[in-house]
Amino acid sequence: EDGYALWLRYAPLPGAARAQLQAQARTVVRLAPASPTTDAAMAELQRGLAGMLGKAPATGNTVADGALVLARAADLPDTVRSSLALADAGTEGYVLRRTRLQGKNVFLIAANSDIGLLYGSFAWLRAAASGAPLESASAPALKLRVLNHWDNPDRTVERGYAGQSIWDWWALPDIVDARYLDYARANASLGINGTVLNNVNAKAEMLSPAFIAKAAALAGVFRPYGIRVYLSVRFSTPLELKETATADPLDPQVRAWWQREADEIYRAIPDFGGFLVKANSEGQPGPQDYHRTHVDGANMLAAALAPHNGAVMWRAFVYAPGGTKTDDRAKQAYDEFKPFDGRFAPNVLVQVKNGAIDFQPREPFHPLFGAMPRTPLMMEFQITKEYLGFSTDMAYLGPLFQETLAANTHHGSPPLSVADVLQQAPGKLTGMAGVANIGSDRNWSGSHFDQANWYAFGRLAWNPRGDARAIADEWAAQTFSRDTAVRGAVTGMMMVSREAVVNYMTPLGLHHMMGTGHHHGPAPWVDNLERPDWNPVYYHRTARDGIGFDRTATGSNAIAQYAPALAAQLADPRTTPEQVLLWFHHLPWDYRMASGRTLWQELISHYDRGVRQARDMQAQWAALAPAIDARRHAETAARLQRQAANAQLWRDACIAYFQSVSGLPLPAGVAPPAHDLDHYRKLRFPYAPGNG
Ligand code: BDP
Repeated sequence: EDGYALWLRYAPLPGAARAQLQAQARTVVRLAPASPTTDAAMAELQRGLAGMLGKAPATGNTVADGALVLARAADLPDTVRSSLALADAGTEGYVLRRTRLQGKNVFLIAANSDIGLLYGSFAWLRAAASGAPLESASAPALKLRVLNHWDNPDRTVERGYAGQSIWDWWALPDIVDARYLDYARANASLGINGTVLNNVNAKAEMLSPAFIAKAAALAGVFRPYGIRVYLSVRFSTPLELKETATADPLDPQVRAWWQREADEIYRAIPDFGGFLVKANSEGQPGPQDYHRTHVDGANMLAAALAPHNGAVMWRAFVYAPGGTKTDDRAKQAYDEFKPFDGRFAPNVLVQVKNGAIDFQPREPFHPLFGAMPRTPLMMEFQITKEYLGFSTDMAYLGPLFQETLAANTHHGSPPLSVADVLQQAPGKLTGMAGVANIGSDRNWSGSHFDQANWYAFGRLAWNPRGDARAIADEWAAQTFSRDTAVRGAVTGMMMVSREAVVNYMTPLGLHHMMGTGHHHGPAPWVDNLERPDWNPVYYHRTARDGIGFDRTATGSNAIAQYAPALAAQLADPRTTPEQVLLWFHHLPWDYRMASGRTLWQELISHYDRGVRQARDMQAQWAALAPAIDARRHAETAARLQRQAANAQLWRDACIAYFQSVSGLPLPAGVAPPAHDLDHYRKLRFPYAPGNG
């Protein structure tokens, strides 16, 4: 067990479960016509059953008692078809049902399309492997369920902590790594149906014929699995390739260039998904360089892609100097994008990060959700843990994703959750993106537990109302053990892990306190970077009188970007959830918290709790040694040990810093930091991974 198999291990089932499953799949029968996609479904069922039962059942096309049958609506007699409510399955969903067919008792995997059959096959195998009921029906709530790889053509990965890029760009298109197929299987098992191959900080060369050929080779591997390929594009590509004299989106030559480019891409990749664009953000070129707007830029690309049914995913992550100047970086995306509501072409989605700053351990949901009812908004989560301890610290992100998706925007009546906003986007397109944590490491994600974040993203992109705990349990059962006690213990650790990270890094709504550049480790003292809003001190505002960023009317008034009912709640610290208190308020150190403790005491108790939680996870994992295979157990134990040390470092450095500013004594019984502040300020982390 080295983790390569991911959650698709198909481990042998214990005796009773094996006999039960055997009875549901004596043979595997395909009534649907052969196609690359139904071939993939048949192969996966064979593989899964061989693993779980010890022997692959025979395949064929004769229906017999105990057969597991793959059939599209069109392959079924009316009576069976009408009993299945297949209309609800749509073009990608499935129905898994025991039924009688041709006078025999069978288990039916039914769908309206080949890809529905593949998704249904994976769902059936997941249920079998995790011990869930085999009968179910499901259809995805969102259309585009997409991974964003921040992979560079030189195989480095921006914010990647799992080795190099899995795309061996140099070897492609002639040499096609077998791993690409396993990547496709893993994604299809979750319903992920798109992949943006390259970094949002894109290189112009990505659109050269050589790279399009490489992308086409990958698209060929992914196609049977329902996965479309997308590319991140650099807005100034035609100018940089010296094919136009400008990149102005209203210039006819520029428009014609993009049109030709799109036509060329579609000749090589007929089902190409479209473009992802980071423009006028962090130094990337964009339409504002020509005094044009995000709408001008996005709609130009949309016009080039529209004849081919391609989409533009235009990112709202902006805080460029050229953009609207505000006193609070958290306000900038809203200020720039909200005025454009309803003006983007129908094949444009605006891709919005979950929070208004930048993938912090905890952020309130982004105020754009619900504020642009005439524009399709797409969620962008970060699966790779840039700000949550890389791939060394365990932090299961299911609760983070769920917290954002379930948040009440207070827009609409009845009020919409963020998930509702995604799902009810106007027009045809809806979607969710996750910044991938996949690399060339044998276990794909750098650590075994980081696989769960890829998994949770995929499951929630399919169903944004999914439950993080149930997803963790299902993952743990497939990845480690079906045993109730073992999966329960694993799930328990996972469900605490993200909150532990919040506690030891940035509790109570603090944010952006990490080291410069590499973003590893604590550095709340940093105050000398080029832009004020790159400095941690800009965000936590620690002072003699208190701590926190005043985003109420007396401060930046960022709360006014939320719906009035929510803004009213956030205006008062008493009605602001404590977990985001210091995101919205600057409060005195002696402010009384709900617990009765002062803010100073409460803050410190969170750091202490984080350290305890990290140590507890270590102990819980140690106790699981007899139940987990040796290699994965040891690899995880080493990481948990390092996490406990990292938690201690964050706790000690932050407390030393806060104390140096507040001048307050430590509450009774609290251990002083191991070193003085100077020690922490001098720590350096050269060659920390992920800087790209
Ligand atoms: C930040 C990352 C940076 C990305 C940027 C983005 O540090 O590497 O380029 O997000 O999302 O969090 O564009």
